[in-house]
Amino acid sequence: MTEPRKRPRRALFAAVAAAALGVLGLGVAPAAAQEWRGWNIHAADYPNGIGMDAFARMVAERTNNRIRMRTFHSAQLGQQDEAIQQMRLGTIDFANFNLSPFNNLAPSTNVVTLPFLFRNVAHMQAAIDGPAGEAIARDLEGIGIIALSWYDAGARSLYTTRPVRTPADLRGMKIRVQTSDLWIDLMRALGANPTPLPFGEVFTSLQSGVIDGAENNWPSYESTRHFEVARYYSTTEHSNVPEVLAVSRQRWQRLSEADRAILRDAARESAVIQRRSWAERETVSRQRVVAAGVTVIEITDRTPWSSLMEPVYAKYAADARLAALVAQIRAMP
Ligand code: BDP
Repeated sequence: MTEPRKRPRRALFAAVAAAALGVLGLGVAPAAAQEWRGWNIHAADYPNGIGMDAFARMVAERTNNRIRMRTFHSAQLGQQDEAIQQMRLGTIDFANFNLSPFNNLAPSTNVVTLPFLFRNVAHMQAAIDGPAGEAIARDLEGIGIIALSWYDAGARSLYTTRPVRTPADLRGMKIRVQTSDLWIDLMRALGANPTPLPFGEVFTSLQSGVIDGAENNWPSYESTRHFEVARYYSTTEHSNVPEVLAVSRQRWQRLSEADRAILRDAARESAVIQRRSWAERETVSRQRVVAAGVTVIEITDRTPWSSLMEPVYAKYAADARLAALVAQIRAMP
């Protein structure tokens, strides 16, 4: 008769002890842990995936696992434009995006996409970590996306199935661009025939001859194996558009100030990791494609290319606010 009475008492003791440990924060995860879903277009070992995974690790550690983030790499949650929509709706919680797909939605992103605007990587970083980043973060917040930090994406150059040395060589060639009006106008101004396509369709489109080329940085050209089907890379370095690490506003609004600070710090630290990894990967990717027999066409004089860009500036940097931002960026030391 003593047994049945003992059990409830033991259970009560265990419950009280567990509650006490919980209050003291001794390793008992609170029931209300959040599971966040993250979108990444690239493979897990790409610098951006490395940055995002580091972000998730830091947030988990610093929130004692209250916020657990899982990144779905390699566009498992859909192509870019769908992912942006999902993030605005709050069904994707965090992501890394290139800024060009926002060109038609957030006007200031056009500024950092503009051709031949930045003198080098340091100039781009100073702009995006400064005035350009502030303007873009405001515009993105307006469409439901909270920018936390900025990732590098190097310089974008043309790659094609036939050699391209001058804009005249490009005339009439079908070149894939991201879904952005600025990119369509830019490619038209160079004399090409712009073809907007999702990133994931570029390989097969090159292979089947639907397009004659595309444009991207060394790591994307290499990691997607586009170099196997477009064997000529011309170093036009026409745009240095950076990328954002962002959180859905829906999630953000439900976070405490303390958690927001944790996320902001972790995002900034993750950008340091991504940028370091980016610099290494650019060199490695270039070496890999050269070893695989790609012909690199060095464009040393970019004037014939940049001189065609006036109509793009006239259209996308005409508005007073954006023109002032362009002037501010140009004046940066
Ligand atoms: C890569 C960007 C990625 C873009 C892709 C593209 O990192 O976000 O989706 O270019 O051209 O460099 O679509």
